[in-house]
Amino acid sequence: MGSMVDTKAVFRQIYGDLKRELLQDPAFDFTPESRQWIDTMLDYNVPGGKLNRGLSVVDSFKLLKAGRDLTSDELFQSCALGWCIEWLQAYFLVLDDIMDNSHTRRGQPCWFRNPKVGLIATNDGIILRNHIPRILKRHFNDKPYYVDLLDLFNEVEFQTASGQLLDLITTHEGEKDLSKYTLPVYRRIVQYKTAYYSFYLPVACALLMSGGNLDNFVDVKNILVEMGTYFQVQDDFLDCFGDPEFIGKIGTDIEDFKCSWLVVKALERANDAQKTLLSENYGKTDPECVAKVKALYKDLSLEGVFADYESESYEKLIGSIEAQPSKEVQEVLKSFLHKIYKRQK
Ligand code: GPP
Ligand code: MG
Ligand code: MG
Ligand code: MG
Repeated sequence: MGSMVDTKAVFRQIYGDLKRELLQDPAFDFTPESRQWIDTMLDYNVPGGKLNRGLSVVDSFKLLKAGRDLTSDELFQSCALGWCIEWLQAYFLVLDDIMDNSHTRRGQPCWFRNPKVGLIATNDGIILRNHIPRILKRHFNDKPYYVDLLDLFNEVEFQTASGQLLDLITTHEGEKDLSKYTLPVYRRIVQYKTAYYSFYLPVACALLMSGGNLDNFVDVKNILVEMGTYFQVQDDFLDCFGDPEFIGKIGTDIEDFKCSWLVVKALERANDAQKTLLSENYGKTDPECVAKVKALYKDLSLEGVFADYESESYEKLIGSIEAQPSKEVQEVLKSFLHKIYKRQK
């Protein structure tokens, strides 16, 4: 059956509905130019990704309903919540690309790289962020879980910005010191900058829609944070070893002196000479330095180390998922895991 395809088609269609509402928002007296700007900015930044996070709200909600059909309102609402997460992601990425000095995203120049955009992108980020409570107010303000939803988005945004802070200050220019790049430091950064908004948030949205109290799902949260950590390790691996054509972005982690999983693993395995090579070449924009770091990663067989990490994480996650008392919750977690296991982009 084409139910996956159908969900995605319905989901995409609802993007158009939400955009139309935002472009008619009575709280702002749009000029034709400002309306056109937002229209273009949304199309450029919101719908062009894999949509995994957004679709996971719908898929999770369906699984929590345990086979009972969704009403058309429930389908619309779960899609609208999914899009709120895609809006959040768009907001983060527009700003992250400025902070990371990136070039491409989703197969096109980063938004701020467009000559007509530049630092207007920072304000676009703020607008993207402000669209979320507007969508929530329009479609959820009569729901018993409305306050919980607002609180959830606020908490997760705070966690993500705090993780981004760690990512940025750990990388500080001028005091390049690789000795601080350890696995616990790494795990802390990625738990906050990626795992909460990418993994916990979609499932938490679905739980709230099904009438759940999030305080009762601490184990589920911990599993999702672990899954999000695994996802960011993949992101770091693909930054160096992925095909830019396929992943839609050109890696900048080596140039940016990032506390990437790869450099943490390289430091764990390097001898003194290799450590010196790393500290002389990591964090430089010179392509020759970048090439030397990549060659060292190959010498240290990091591709194999990653493959082992990937299967170990998978086994561990499946183990914790199967220890969950609820079959429906198990299905939600497994379906999320299977979307990302061995992903190439
Ligand atoms: C991913 O890091 C983390 C984010 C996109 C969160 C950004 C948070 C903000 C508050 C702006 P990354 O830089 O590795 O992602 P990518 O590889 O996609 O650039
Ligand atoms: Mg970043
Ligand atoms: Mg980035
Ligand atoms: Mg990355």
